[in-house]
Amino acid sequence: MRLDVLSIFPDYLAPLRLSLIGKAQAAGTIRLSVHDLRDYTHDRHRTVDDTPYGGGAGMVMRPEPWGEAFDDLLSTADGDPRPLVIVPSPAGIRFNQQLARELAIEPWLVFACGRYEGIDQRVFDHTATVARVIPVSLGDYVLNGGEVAAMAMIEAIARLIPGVVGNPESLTEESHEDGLLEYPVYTKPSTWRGLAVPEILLSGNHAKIDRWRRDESLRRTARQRPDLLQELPATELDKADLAI
Ligand code: 6GU
Repeated sequence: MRLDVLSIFPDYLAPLRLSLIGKAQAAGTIRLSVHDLRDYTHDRHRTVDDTPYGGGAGMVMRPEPWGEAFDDLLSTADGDPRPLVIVPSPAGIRFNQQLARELAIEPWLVFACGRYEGIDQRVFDHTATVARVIPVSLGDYVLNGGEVAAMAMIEAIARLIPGVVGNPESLTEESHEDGLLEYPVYTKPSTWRGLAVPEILLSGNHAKIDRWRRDESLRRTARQRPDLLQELPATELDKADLAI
């Protein structure tokens, strides 16, 4: 997968060099480039923002550097399919595991990280004529800019690409993969500070362990995220689930 990030703070994305995502870049599974939006300015102060038309607080990102940056990126497409442009924004559609799975099969993602009060709307209107553009939000809270959100999304997406996470089974055993939260996990020692690991996990009875884990997932989801249980299609529940 090709990944490009546009930002006025390219250093914010530096942690993506670490750990599994860093290894995936070294292995060529993902090709990540971070671009400095200020490289597309032409004035001495490398200005990227200005006051909003209509008045109001804060500053808006000017369209020209974004336009040139997109022109430059798209000119490198040579035969590649068009990219999907993701604009991190609290005003976007909600990011979740389902969207991460859909994005993980795209050949080329571009993350356009805005700052201040946002990017001049015409950038998106224009870019939408040459690429698909979707605003995406991590949740109902406000970050200072799109960088941290882009990083979170890139990690969630990249780990779903085959070969990025060593043991593919660890992907299916996680929270949200089956629409439920993950069951609690334990390791050695079997007793720690007077607290014992649940007996059943030491029993070696895998059918019973699977049932116990499923029940714990259901209980945890009901307690912590009742909204997820509401969304779960009835076909995702088995007879024993309905008993708890
Ligand atoms: Cl994706 N971007 C910004 N700037 N703030 C956010 C967000 C994204 N998601 C939640 N808050």
